[in-house]
Amino acid sequence: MTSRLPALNDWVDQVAALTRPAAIHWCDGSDEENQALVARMQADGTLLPLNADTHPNCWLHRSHPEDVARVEHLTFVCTEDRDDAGPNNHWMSPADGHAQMDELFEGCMEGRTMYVIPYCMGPIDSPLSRCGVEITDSPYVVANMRLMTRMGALALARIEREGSFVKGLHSTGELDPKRRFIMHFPEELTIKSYGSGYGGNALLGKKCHALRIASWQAREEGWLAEHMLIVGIENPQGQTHYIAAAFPSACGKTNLAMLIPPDAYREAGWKVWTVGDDICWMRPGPDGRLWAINPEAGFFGVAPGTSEQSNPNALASLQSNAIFTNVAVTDDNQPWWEGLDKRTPAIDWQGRAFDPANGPAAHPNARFTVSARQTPSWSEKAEDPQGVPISAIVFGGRRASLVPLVFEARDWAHGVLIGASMGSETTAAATGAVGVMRRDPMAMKPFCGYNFADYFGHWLSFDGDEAKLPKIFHVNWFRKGDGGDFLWPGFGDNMRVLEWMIGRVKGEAEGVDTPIGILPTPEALNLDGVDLTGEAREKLFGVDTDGWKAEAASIGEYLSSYGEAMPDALHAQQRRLAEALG
Ligand code: TSX
Ligand code: MN
Repeated sequence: MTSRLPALNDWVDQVAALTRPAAIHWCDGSDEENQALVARMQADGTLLPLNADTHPNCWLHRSHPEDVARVEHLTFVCTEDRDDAGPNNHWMSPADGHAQMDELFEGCMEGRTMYVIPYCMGPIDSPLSRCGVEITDSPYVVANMRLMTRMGALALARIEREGSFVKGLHSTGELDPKRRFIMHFPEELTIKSYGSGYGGNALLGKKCHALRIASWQAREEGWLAEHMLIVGIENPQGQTHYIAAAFPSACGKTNLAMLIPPDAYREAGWKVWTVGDDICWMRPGPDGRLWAINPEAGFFGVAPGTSEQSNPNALASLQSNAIFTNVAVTDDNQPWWEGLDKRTPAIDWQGRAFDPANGPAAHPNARFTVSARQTPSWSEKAEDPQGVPISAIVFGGRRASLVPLVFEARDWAHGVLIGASMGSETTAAATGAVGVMRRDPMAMKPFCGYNFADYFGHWLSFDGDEAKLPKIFHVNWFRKGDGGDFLWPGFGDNMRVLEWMIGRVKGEAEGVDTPIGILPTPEALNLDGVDLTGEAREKLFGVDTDGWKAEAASIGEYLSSYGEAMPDALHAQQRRLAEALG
């Protein structure tokens, strides 16, 4: 098979000449194709069957033990002008990047099959969607791309119609960390990834395309490609408000996207609908509102910590047709991870008999891949070509001290400052020191394909007379008391905070002006059934002026670290904050 698009055929021919595969397979996305691939992976041990009675059509993949996570230090943005990549990216010139990568790709597919995967990010008929083609020598990548994107014949037809697509070239290579690079060429809409089979490095539709390349395209075309979940909140009157939210890792983004409201809310008729758990593309519509799609079709979620308590919807979606990567298994061959339940696993993520002396049974970054449609809270609107209108944008982080439960930005530019200055404390799940505050603007630090200073400028540019922009909020589910305990119950009870936000959007909920933004009084939030101590009320709903003065100064230094390119309007917002604090 070939394509009717000469530009695609030519590129596939060039790649084949460079990598010299034994065979070329164009993926059509059919069930028959998937069954043949799964059989092939089962035969060579890439996929191991899990318990077919408890988990029909579920599979276990064990990656190379040194290939278990994204590799930021090996991830590059290659632009002609170094300033376009910015201090937030590793940079290389496109000429050097191509030379380095093409040397690695030379002959790397000898004896292997090269798969050509046409895919569409977003509903197949949506004007907000964008297509790509990933060439890979990994059948595991094909199986995951089939769950995570709209992959196959329909995507190819759209690519042939439109004539343009993002080119992604991937090879698992030798899995040698010294010969591993993920390079982006946004000016050529091209990605080259070598030496890793792991999700974010190998499933090129996700972080590489839908965030790094798309953020660049979005800036050129006047839209936003963001690291945000999208969740719909339906009230008892049947109205649904959509909220987009950005959190750094280990803040429970997937859990929020699949939240189950407290009993009293459910009994009153509130419902929560999942549109997306990781990426949000949004664009101003003719009505001035921001309309959003989830470019993905599945969830590639962190397994450890997912349980009947933290996320029953995720667990329900993982009973069938899922791929598990680097989880442990029980003695009856069910997938298992830390935090799931009280059972003891039999085999750890590396295939060894479980021994606590070897560390956790599941790798802390163990993953599940599953079609989004299997989630009980899945929203039909995720297939709507128009997308969904966004009422509120939420930024958040893990902050044990200082930052209250929720506050609202006074206006768009203030909200952009809040997003630009957000940060989170590191957890044991990441490498390095635990409990250190790291700034991660809009949770895009590893994913923005261009200079953060230009990115903030792009965000600011959406404000205007015709715009009906969402309100912007900041939340912190992780505030601790002096005794070290969490002060807010979190999880389903976060619904109370979302209800206040929607009340603010509708002009119905009370808020008080403070130097950092608009806070709810404890009375403005529905706290029926939540027992908060005096300390909790003070810390969750109060502003520590001295602490915030120090924070404002630190934000000022952070903005200045980007130099001249940082928009004046953001400096002005920081000065306004500092002055309001006195
Ligand atoms: O996902 C979380 N959310 C968002 C849920 C919709 N987590 C887990 C984070 C790790 C990925 C949370 N952890 C949340 C939260 O809102 N809050 C906390 C902190 C916390 C942990 C435990 C309790 C309370 C708060 N309570 C008990 O264990 C009883
Ligand atoms: Mn993510």
